Amino acid sequence: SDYSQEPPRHPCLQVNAKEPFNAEPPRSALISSYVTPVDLFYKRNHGPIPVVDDIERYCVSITGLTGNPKNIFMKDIWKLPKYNITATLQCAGNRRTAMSKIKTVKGVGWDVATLGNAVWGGAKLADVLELFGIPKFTGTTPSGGKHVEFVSIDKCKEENGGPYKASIPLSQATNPEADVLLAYEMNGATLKRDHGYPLRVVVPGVIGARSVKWLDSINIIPEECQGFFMQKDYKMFPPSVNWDNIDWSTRRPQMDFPVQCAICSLEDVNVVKHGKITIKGYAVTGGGRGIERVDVSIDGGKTWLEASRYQKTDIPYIADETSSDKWAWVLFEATADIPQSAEIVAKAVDTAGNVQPENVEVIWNLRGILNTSWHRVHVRVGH
Ligand code: MTE
Ligand code: MO
Repeated sequence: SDYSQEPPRHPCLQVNAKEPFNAEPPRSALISSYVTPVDLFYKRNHGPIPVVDDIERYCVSITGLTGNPKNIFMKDIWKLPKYNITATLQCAGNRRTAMSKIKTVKGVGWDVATLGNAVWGGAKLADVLELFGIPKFTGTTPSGGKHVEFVSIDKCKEENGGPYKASIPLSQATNPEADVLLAYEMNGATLKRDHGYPLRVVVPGVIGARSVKWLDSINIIPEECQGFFMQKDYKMFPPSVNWDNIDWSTRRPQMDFPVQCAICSLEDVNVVKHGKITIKGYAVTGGGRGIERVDVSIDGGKTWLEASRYQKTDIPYIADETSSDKWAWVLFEATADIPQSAEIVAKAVDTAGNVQPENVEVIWNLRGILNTSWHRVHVRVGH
């Protein structure tokens, strides 16, 4: 594959794989702003970054309608009502490196910054589908039923040189409240090539893998997409499953993200000065549930204090007051006096009362996804 046309990237990114390009920002940079700057936003690719240079001719084909396939051009998408949705996108592989320390897992190694919080601007998928005669839906999502498949123009080795693809239930795609976007802007500016220029899907509250970049076609299909990343990847297995006994068909593709949080003002091991220490990080959950609280411990989880939380509602790029932040992370902060040495822990609770597992061992899985265990770092007072 051809990596001669990759875009420029910020020098402070930690590059976990070069080709395809996979990188995340340093922990401290990640939490320095509520809205993650585009150049610091993690980049997760499975092939070279496509080049789309003729925006007038670029179009997305829509198939599976009654009647012939249709094309939709950017000028048609720009005409639809524009929404700005603040949503955190998180890779299912976030925090994989820590999981692989228990027992080797397969996949790109990631620290705790494989996520970002952006303001995505674009048309609602529900509006686009309505243009093509598919009615909106606002009931509860039935299981089974039709899916909406998103196919990219990139090329990945996992698909034998074919494009990346994924799908979501039709009931979610046509539900305006699910806020699924065809996004052409990120943080108020035209989408960058790394993040899917000219058009990407953003599925809020769902693992990043379903937010297909560089959209080429949208297909209404009878059941979920049969592509590699839906069927042979991004599924969560129990700790007992290994590469000899794995049966991919026994699990469903992961969709919603569970509750997650991590400390970003400290590395895994730190030497600090005597006195007060500030513990800062992010907490986020899936399904639009929102974060209820964040607990911090400086004694390995014996005693806890509640962190303060901060979720900004006055984001510059947002014009409409109706926009909510239910898909967005919260940043948290706590201060404490550190004894000679300490294990600092953070864990979040979402509004449904979901909690994080205490140890990574109990959720170890061979693909190393969804490490949402309590985040632990070590601090020692030095000179
Ligand atoms: N879409 C395409 N076409 N190709 C990809 O490799 N990676 C997916 C998703 N969409 C991917 C894609 C994964 S696994 C994640 S986590 C997110 O994009 C990452 O989005 P970002 O690079 O904008 O942060
Ligand atoms: Mo991902």
